[in-house]
Amino acid sequence: LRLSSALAQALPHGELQVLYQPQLALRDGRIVGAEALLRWQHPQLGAVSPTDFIPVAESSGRIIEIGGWVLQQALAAARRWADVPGAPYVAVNVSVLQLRHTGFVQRLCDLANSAGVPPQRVELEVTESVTAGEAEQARQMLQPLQEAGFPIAIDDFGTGYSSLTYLRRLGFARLKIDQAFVRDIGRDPDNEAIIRAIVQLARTLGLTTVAEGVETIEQASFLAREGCDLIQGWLVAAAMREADFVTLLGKHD
Ligand code: G
Ligand code: G
Ligand code: MN
Ligand code: NA
Repeated sequence: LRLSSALAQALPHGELQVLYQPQLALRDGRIVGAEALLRWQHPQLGAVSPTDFIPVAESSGRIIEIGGWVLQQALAAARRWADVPGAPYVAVNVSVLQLRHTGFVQRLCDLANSAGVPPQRVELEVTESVTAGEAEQARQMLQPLQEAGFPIAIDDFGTGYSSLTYLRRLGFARLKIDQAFVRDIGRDPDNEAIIRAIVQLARTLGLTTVAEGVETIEQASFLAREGCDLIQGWLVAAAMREADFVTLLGKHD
């Protein structure tokens, strides 16, 4: 069974689902938003990880349709969250292929508009691959989205090859510290020095920071001490169905 042909049926067969993983502010312990994470449950293949099927969706071009569906789901969720305390934002992973696709900005604006969600509450997570080429190309991709009001986060920061000057020039709102760094807190002093430097750099450039993959109190304490703004990870909660996220918000208030 080829992944690409199975993936062609995933949307029509209702095999895709969007889960939401909370992000918590270290300052006051409040849940401020959630990252939308795509899941695929195939009848024969079982649960297929996005790290396996997103590259297939990208190489087959199907990412446009699937990514559009994820955005639609996430915007509908964010619309419902407008009525819960704190009105959390939704953060959505977008492929660079989506960003490059003609009419993406307009379609996203139309989607947000018809869902009744202000762009400020829809964060777009892009990976460092966006900054791989010419800075000018990346700027042309991101600027219209920023002008439309969508905050942009740089995902998995520190694992790729972003030049630090890009961070400043591209106007990111947020920087996500990759879980590879978080994992080694308390074990590797060099790694802690790297996190410290990333948080300082982000602050200097006016970006807020989110640490990913936070699993322990020790990791959270270290991150709080270093001035990291938000955490995401199993310590707070794993990715969950939207209804469970809404329940969690109610409990937290
Ligand atoms: O949730 P999990 O750790 O299995 O996700 C693995 C990877 O898949 C993450 O890097 C995440 O950014 C990516 N991913 C999850 N959902 C989406 C999505 O809707 N679109 C894209 N492009 N990537 C996603
Ligand atoms: O967008 P990104 O590729 O960074 O997605 C984060 C990935 O990490 C998701 O696949 C998610 O399921 C996973 N994840 C989320 N929280 C934790 C955690 O606390 N520990 C570990 N090991 N993985 C996590
Ligand atoms: Mn992400
Ligand atoms: Na990430």
